[in-house]
Amino acid sequence: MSSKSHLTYGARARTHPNPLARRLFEVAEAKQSNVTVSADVTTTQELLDLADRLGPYIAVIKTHIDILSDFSSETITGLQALASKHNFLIFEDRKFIDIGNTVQKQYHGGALRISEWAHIINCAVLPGEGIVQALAQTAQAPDFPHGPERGLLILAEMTSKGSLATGAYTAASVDYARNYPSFVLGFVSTRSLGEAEGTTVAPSEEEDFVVFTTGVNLSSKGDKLGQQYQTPQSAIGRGADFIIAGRGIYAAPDAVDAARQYQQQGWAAYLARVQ
Ligand code: 5BU
Repeated sequence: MSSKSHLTYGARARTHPNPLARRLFEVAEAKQSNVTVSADVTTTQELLDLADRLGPYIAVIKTHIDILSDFSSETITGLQALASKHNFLIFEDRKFIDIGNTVQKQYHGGALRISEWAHIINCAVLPGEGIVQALAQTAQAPDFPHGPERGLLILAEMTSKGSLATGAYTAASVDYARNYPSFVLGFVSTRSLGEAEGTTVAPSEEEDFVVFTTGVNLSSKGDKLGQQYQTPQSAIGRGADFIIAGRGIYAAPDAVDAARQYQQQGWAAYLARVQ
């Protein structure tokens, strides 16, 4: 468990060195929600409709913007308006994984203009530390206006069966995160990672990685394509600060009711952890 995960979101919001992490914790505290909904729908209308209906119960919306069949600037303006209306952050689960020169072009500009609208992005560190450096350089360029509102999660582990993101790979993810504290918020991982074995960079006193855990589902153990689920209680008990649920919410008979349930269970598990 990370050294800060026994603290309340409010306490972490007050002391975190990274402005976007502070904002994340403030949103969680204000809305009493640590739920990220993975809105894996395929049209703009479905995405905006979900964002508006679930907005009151979530802290973050996670998108796969490239699965929309009708992406346009209206997708973005709609999503941004709902993010303001309901006070949630936007996480584009693009999983960048290429040389620095290419990821900079995929992140900034291009067809999807991700840097303009996504508060949070993520990357895999298969290419090495340069991918983190390249994304940080773009997000923190002097002429980029959104710098303080942009952050990266390193994909340190995955929930799919047989994932190779383990051991030395996970330890390297922690090392790279420590080298870019003003840009890297933390990890997408199945547990808290501050003490991952094999890390070589020493933690700072202020270190407070934010942990997002995917593969959260209240009623299923997995799918037919290797996804493996855990419950909100289990994820938060292992160190998740934000639980990510997709089909468990948006494919439920009543998505709003499901979002409320994940919110309540996620919050109760968090309160149990900090008490
Ligand atoms: P589900 O419907 O709750 O299974 O959706 C999970 C979402 O989280 C989906 O968007 C995946 O792309 C994403 N995901 C994941 O499931 N496992 C991982 O290790 C990572 C992302 Br990283």
